[in-house]
Amino acid sequence: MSLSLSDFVNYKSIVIQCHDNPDADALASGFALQWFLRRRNVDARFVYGGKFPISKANLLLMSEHLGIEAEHVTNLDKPELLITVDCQYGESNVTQFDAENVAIIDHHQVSAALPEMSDVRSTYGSCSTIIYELLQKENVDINSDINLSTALYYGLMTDTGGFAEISHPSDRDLRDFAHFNPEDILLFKNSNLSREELSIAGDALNCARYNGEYRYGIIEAAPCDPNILGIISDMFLEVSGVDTCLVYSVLPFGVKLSVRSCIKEVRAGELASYLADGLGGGGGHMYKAGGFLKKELLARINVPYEKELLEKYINHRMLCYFKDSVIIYAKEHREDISDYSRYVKKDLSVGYVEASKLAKPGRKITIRTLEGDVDVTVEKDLHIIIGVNGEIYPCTGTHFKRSYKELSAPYVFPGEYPPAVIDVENGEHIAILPYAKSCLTQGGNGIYAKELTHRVKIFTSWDNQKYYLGNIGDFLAVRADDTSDIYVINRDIFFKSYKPL
Ligand SMILES: [Mn+2]
Repeated sequence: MSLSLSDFVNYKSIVIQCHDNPDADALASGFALQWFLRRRNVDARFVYGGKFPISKANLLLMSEHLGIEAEHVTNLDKPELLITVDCQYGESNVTQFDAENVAIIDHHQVSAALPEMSDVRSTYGSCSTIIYELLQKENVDINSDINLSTALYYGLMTDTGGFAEISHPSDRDLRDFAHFNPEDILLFKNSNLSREELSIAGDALNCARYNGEYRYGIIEAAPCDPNILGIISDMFLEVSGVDTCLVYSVLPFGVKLSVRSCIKEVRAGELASYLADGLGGGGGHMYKAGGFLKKELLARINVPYEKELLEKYINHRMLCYFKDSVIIYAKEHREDISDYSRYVKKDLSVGYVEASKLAKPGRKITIRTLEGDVDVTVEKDLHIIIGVNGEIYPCTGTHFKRSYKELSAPYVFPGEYPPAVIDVENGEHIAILPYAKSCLTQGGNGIYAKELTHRVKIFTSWDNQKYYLGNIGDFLAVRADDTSDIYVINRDIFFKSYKPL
């Protein structure tokens, strides 16, 4: 399901609603949508329900400086269209108002059936990012109004722990391309915490729990602003004997998580997404990450929403994470392949771009993909391959000639986020796809592979700093012509790319 903002302009009465106890992302999203509709000469109210009007200092400043008019309401005349932003209609933190039609724009996990007009992208760090992309689709440049760009930037910033927990490339785009007002951001940022919240941090630090075997720690903090959790976890990680930590807080509508790690065996973003799997959403990068467990989804797996039982559940999940993963260091590892089967590559049509078309040799570029940013230096014969699921990998000219055959058919991109390149020196954003051509992968000696029945983390022989994760159902593969080369292949990509010999 998807939508366009211009779908809304034909309705006669429109109300935009964000969740109760709005945060900066909710305010920014509603504000931006209202801004767009006004530009199209459609008047829409922006409201929120719940017991309390906004009282946090940073949100009051944000509203005042950027001209955000969110009204706190207890009832509403039935509008022809109600659009909920940063939340889903019918959820427990969204006061329910009657409406003839409902639309939803949100970045949380889906918790119930969605109406026809919905755009929910659970892998995005903020709802502001979705609105930014929807505005782009309408050819609106957010930088044409500094209050708009500042609001969206601040919404993303606060929802991702000051960008530390960003994982989707679209979030990076908003972070990099919004020309915000730095004075406003500095002011909001430094009015973020109340004195009470500072005390919450102090109390929380007194109740740390430790696991000596796996060297991790867990802290529960009383309900507070999510930013407090990041401050606590940053400090917690500095404790000697703590390599990984989780700080969480049980809020009325879900459990907010903050994760940190300082060892290469645990990527914070991967741990956060493990903990939040199917329950909300989690992500980030190597050292810092965040997540959210929705109350509604915890109920669905029969975890009662009570402090002690949540504590037990979270302790258990954290322990499972460490116990369930086998770590393989390919450099020191010899895999017994006696129960493996042999596979060879199918003839597959993939895409490629000659890097020198994007920037001059010698220039540093960042390739922005769904899996993360990849930095490369452009060389004369460097090729960038776009794989079967839109994944990106660099390849030298020699290797390209040996393993791929150029095709004349036009290239069609299969993935969700079209890869782009950023010239590191001037910040220029270059779309890759206009330069992409098709090619065919060519045979090779194939691999030995086996389906995984447990989680593995592999430090491959070509990258011993960052592990590749294999989940149950993915495949562990060993190159037939070099059995020291062991790696994982995603289940979906495996079946698309290989056939039994
Ligand atoms: Mn949000």
